[in-house]
Amino acid sequence: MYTSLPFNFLGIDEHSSFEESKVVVLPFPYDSTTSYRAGAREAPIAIINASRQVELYDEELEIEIYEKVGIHTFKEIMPDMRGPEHQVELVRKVFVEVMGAGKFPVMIGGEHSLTIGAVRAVKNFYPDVSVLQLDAHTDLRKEYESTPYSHASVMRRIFESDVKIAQVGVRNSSKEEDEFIKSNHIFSATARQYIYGYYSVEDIADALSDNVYITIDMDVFDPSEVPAVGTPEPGGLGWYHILDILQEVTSRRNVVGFDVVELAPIPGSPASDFLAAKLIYKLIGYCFRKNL
Ligand SMILES: [Mn+2]
Repeated sequence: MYTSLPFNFLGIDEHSSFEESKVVVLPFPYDSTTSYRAGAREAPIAIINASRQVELYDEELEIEIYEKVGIHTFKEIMPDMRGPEHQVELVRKVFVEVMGAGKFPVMIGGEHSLTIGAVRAVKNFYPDVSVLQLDAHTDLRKEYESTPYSHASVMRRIFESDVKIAQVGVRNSSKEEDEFIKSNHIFSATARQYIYGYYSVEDIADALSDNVYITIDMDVFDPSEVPAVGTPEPGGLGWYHILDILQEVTSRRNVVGFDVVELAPIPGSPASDFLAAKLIYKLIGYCFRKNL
């Protein structure tokens, strides 16, 4: 008999129905405002495909987390082509639906502007929510290429909605953004400051409120580890740098959802896709290990 793994996150045919799952994976193949190397729309399929090769047992947590929490994967959510503000609203609605059903949302982008809609929804459920942003860029431009809903403005929109933000991994910021960070006293750790120990993982967790939403722009990683991004920036964090942050934040704060965005797959080069898939499964494990 010939069978194949189901095409869902992790390729699981058990503990993957909507009803029995605490976690819902939301694939958004969208990259309309991307400015450099396009392709983030290809990321959800590439990450889900790679996830089917991820080992279900986590050797660090010593558990098969999926069978404890259940992980359901939505079909790809097709973009709203009327424009970026409609797309943001679509994301918000999907998040409200999923969180309203008591589920934990995990969004796979797609470009970073999607996060605006996600945080708008999360703030309804958790008014004190803060956002941990792992990113090479500050994404604090007032607007970019004539839209306020650009990937380059995502954190500015979020900050304006009265949400505290903390960013780590920065190594490219405009003058305008740098001034905005200083005048608003935003916690913004450059990649170098974190790697060289100027900021610790404790400092990062301290900068956040009790309920936290995490957004991971894949360009936070060193491009030698993750070359498949729209805007590769030299330097950057490694796999263990990121895991240390996530471990600390999830153990001290209540993480209520997260996203992984801006992967732009390179055909024939699966390492970045696989890292993203493993990162998602690892972070699900970190978020839920306390409550098992
Ligand atoms: Mn970004």
